[in-house]
Amino acid sequence: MTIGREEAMPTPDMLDDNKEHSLILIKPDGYMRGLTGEVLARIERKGFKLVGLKIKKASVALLTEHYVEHKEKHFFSSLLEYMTSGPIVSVVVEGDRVIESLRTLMGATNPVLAAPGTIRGDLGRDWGTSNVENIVHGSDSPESAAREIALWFPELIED
Ligand code: IDP
Ligand code: MG
Repeated sequence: MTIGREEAMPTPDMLDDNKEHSLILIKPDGYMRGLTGEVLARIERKGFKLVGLKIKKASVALLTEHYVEHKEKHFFSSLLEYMTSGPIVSVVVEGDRVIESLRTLMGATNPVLAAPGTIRGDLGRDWGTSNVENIVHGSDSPESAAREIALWFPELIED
């Protein structure tokens, strides 16, 4: 698929406030299984633009902030263990209704239940662990996206 000239322009140093953004993470299972290219390709083929991209092992402090809504859940410590088990690819994606579109593209949280055709449905499964290993994270609302992008890509946000 080809994208328009405007979309193919170099990425800006700062995110454009007038455009919608989502924070995507390729989680350690996705990275270690070599699925980074597959996931990014699906996002690009859908028509969205990647405007931020890095690979790093995330700290417990960053992940605790990222998953603050789940801090009291029974699975929180195993979630941290899963998310620190290897590098994470963090990505900022831009485009109209990108947040909702990428949630649809990702599929349901549990890869056993996620529909075929989705990232989690096509590429994920139960590996017999207590974690729900589901390859990707995607922001679930504009508020979450703004909060998460500020955590993972503070350099792209204007003070
Ligand atoms: P989401 O990633 O689809 O938004 P959330 O409910 O926000 O799903 O949960 C965050 C992450 O926590 C999930 O992606 C999954 O990795 C993990 N998780 C969610 N529910 C469970 C559970 O019941 N047991 C273990 N891990 C879970
Ligand atoms: Mg969530």
